[in-house]
Amino acid sequence: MSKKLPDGTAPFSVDFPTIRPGSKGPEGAGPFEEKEHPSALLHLSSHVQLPSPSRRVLILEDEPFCAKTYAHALTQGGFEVDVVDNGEGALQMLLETEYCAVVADLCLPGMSGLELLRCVRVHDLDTIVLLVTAAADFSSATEALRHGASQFLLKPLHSKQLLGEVNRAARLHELAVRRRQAMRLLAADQIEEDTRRNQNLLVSRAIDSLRMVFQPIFTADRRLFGYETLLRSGEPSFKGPIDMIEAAEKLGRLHDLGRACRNRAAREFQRTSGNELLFVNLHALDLIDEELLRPESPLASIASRVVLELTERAPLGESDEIPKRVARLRAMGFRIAIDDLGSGYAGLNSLVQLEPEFVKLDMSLVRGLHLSPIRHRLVSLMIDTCNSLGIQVVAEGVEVQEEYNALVALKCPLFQGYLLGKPGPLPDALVA
Ligand code: G
Ligand code: MN
Repeated sequence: MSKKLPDGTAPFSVDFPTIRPGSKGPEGAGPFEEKEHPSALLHLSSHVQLPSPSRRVLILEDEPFCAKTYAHALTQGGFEVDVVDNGEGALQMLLETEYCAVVADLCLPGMSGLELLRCVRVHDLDTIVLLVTAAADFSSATEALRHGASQFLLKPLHSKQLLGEVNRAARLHELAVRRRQAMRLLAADQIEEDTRRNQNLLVSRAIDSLRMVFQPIFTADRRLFGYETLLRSGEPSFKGPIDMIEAAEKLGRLHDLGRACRNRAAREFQRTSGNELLFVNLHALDLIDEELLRPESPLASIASRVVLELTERAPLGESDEIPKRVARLRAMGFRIAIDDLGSGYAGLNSLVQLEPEFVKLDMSLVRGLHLSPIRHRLVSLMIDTCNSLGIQVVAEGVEVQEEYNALVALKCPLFQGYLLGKPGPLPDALVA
């Protein structure tokens, strides 16, 4: 970025102001490289719609003939033009409108061109100012440079020369605006990256500090049948397990979380000696984690006591990849449950596709089923169907005795819910 702009044809040629995005003003950095096309800066975010830079020019000239000639030349050259004849009016216009360039007479009623230049710089760094004068002197040229004037143009000013200078100013203006936009996007990207890094740290901390709790599942005659293991986050930034799973999913860390949960639960459950089963929730994406199929994993070592719960909430997809995976898991000794059946997220497709050993009736069907004939009938049909197919039903979220009684009467074989036991640590008696 060290190449200087070619000098103009004007008697005093002043370097173009450095309008470096993010800098406080035109001072203190090198000039633009005119070669650089503004669109090159936009590759950063081609998906973001950014406003186009202005093609409007403000002419500040108190001699009507000059003003008219300039306006005509610039309009012919494809610019939109506003004309004012005094400094006050110019300031007002500058506050209201975005200009790519201001063509200003150095000597004006009410305000000198230099004063105006200072105002422009305070207000907007990207507007290019071209000062026109009948007699430029060295001190005003230096002063203009200090305030970032783009060019001194001597009167009489020919239309062609004016148009050439304004065209150049418009290109520089566009470059400055685009660069500023790009810098803003970069800054936004940086903030996003920082947030991501923080979130990643939180997810790592949550994974390190996670706890697994166990909620009992009972048979109809109240014998302990097994436990569903559930995630609890030790990281206070996450309100609960769902929050934590969502953060991990967003950051592509779901496999890390899933593995940590399964390993932790398996290690704890390995220490129990009974025949109870361990029900383990799988996220739809966990199913494609190769680690799940590794025979040496802690969970695989107790596969014959493990039921993998696949949720209906996340679509399992139509491809035959899922049944193939499930077949491999079965070959390792795992059994399969369809979780949340009847939660309304999917049809009975997974039941047909996966032929599970267990079905977990969603708690929305269980809730108050003794009070709702439709719900009662629906649950009755589901239990009968599963019983006849040799699929064991677990009723989830059983909270009151009436729900439990109604389910027993409908020949539901297995029960889980606050009525029977809340999630907590494995009981000492069970741990050898
Ligand atoms: O989707 P899944 O069935 O895995 O969800 C189990 C969740 O339900 C756990 O968060 C668990 O704490 C919660 N839970 C377990 N039993 C009950 C219950 O009886 N009532 C309610 N409202 N929630 C329960
Ligand atoms: Mn579950």
